[in-house]
Amino acid sequence: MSGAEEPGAPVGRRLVLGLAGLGVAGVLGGATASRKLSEWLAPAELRDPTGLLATLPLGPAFRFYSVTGSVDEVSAADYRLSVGGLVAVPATYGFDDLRALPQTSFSSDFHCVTGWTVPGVAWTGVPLRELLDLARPAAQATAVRFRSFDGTYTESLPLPVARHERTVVALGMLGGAVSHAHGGPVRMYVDGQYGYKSTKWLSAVELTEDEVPGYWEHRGYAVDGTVRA
Ligand SMILES: Nc1nc2c(c(=O)[nH]1)N[C@H]1C(S)=C(S)[C@@H](COP(=O)(O)O)O[C@H]1N2
Ligand SMILES: [Mo]
Repeated sequence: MSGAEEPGAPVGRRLVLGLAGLGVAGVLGGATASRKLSEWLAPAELRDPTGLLATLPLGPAFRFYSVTGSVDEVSAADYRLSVGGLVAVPATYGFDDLRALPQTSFSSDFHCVTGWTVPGVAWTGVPLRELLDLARPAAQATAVRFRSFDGTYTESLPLPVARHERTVVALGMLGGAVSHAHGGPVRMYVDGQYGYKSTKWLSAVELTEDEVPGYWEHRGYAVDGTVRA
């Protein structure tokens, strides 16, 4: 993963901000200020405070985000997803197990809360509710918690959002496999919610009694990540 690193991010974490399809060093060479367009800035500052970002020829491009410096690549063959917590039937799925479940495909605009959007991103994967139905959540479960094999990132959704037909355990993206940089081989995609709710490098899904604030929510983001027009 290429990227400009933001040193000195809060609580000792570095944000790696990669710019898709660019010679990052060249484009950002003199634009140090644009590196400060980090996820943890207050919302008022997120709108390109320096104006530098708007001058970059990014177009509607993805930025590749990881709150950890690097993430070890996991092959589809070695991939495992555990489903557990407050469920009657905990389970572990390999990539092929997930592929054998009902799939959904759709395209939708991807919104990062920092202000960038990628229109019409194609997704394919297992609706999370298929896995939840198989797991049989306990009556007291009201939320789902997500973990990443980056070892750090967590997120959560209330059960109704988790059961939405466009909340998917994504096995495909942009017409191909989910790349490592985009959180493959398997990541979440939660349509209608800002990107931070969609955990990359998904490793576990856990039913919980209450919604547990995730990585970015401890750093100021709203627990409700609903995209506001
Ligand atoms: N594990 C993990 N998942 C993550 C993140 C991250 O840093 N680590 N960043 C989130 C944010 S803020 C966004 S906008 C999207 C970015 O997805 P992309 O890197 O595929 O563009 O992933 C989300 N999921
Ligand atoms: Mo984001």
